[in-house]
Amino acid sequence: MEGSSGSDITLYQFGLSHYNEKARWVFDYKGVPYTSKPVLPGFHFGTIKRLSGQTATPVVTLGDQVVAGSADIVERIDGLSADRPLFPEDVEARREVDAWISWLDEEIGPPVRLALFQALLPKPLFAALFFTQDVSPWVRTLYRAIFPMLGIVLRRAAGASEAAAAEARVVVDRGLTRVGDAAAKTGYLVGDSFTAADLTAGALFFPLFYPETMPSKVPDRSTPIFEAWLSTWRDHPGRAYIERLYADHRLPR
Ligand SMILES: N[C@@H](CCC(=O)N[C@@H](CS)C(=O)NCC(=O)O)C(=O)O
Repeated sequence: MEGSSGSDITLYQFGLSHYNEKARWVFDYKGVPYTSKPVLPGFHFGTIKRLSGQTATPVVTLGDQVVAGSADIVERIDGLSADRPLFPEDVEARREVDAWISWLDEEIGPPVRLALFQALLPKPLFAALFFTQDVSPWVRTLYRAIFPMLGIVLRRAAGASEAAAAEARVVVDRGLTRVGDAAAKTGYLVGDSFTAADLTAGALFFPLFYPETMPSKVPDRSTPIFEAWLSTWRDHPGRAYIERLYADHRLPR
């Protein structure tokens, strides 16, 4: 992802991560310019810790303020302008949106990542390419060289193993059915318009599909290991909801 200079808002992010996609989506949706600072998994600790006191991305700086955590970033960036609000004013609807976001962040994000890591990280060359879509070729080459070791560390950090990934796929499958069913009537999770709940669902489930309409650079979908992962989810009934969110609401930068 390219950085746009001249903004005093900076997003520190991992390229293809789903929590980071949430942050990119809110900026793009609200039309808020930002400077993108891609950091690489495994090399991010110092920078992110110095900024925010913890190590997870995304982290946003707005002037001298620091916002860590995708949910807080979505709320903060949404609050910068009244245009295209992502949170309903109605108190009950707002509660529903918040409940969806908490569930998706806590129950869906981690198993999606675990299952994806278990599927892709065993092939170091592809995995290195996968994580370095938005960095310079020489950084990619360096990353590729060290990836066999780093891949093991990342998989361990995500708790990945065949047994854990099988369990994670079941949780993800059920979760996707749940959002697909909930959105079946109006096309949205809460009420009849796009909210932060849908944005969160779209972003956290995107790694199952890598929708064609997503604005990020995506590795070649026909690479066998990637195609095998995508084919796991291709016929899931919940797919239509996620693809439609991307087609209708994921504006390019
Ligand atoms: N609850 C956090 C989770 C973010 C998260 O898990 N980020 C991952 C990337 S998908 C990360 O940066 N992991 C590296 C680390 O924690 O050091 C959020 O919503 O932002």
